[in-house]
Amino acid sequence: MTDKPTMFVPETVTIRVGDTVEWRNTGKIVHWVTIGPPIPKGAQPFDSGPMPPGAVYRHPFTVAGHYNYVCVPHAGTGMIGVVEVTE
Ligand SMILES: [Cu+2]
Repeated sequence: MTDKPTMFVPETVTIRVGDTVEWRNTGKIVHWVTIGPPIPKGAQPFDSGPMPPGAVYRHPFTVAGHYNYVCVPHAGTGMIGVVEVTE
C-alpha cells in the first residue's frame, strides 16, 4: 500500500538558510502545517493554523537543521514531512 489519502508533496525538501518554504493546499479538505519535535536548537517554531483548500502558508528558515513537521489532523495517517536546512 503506497497510496496515502493525504500527503505532502514532496515529503522532503532541502533548502539553504534564508530560504522560504511555501505550502499550498491543493486538496479539498483542511490541512495544517506545524513543526514536530525535535525542534532544532535556536529555531523558531512555526504553525500555519488550519489551512482551507487553496490556502498558502510560507515560513522562512533562518537556522540550519532538520525540521520535522506534520499535518495536525492527518499526522496519524502519515501526513508528515521534513525540511532540511543547510548552511
Ligand atoms: Cu492534512
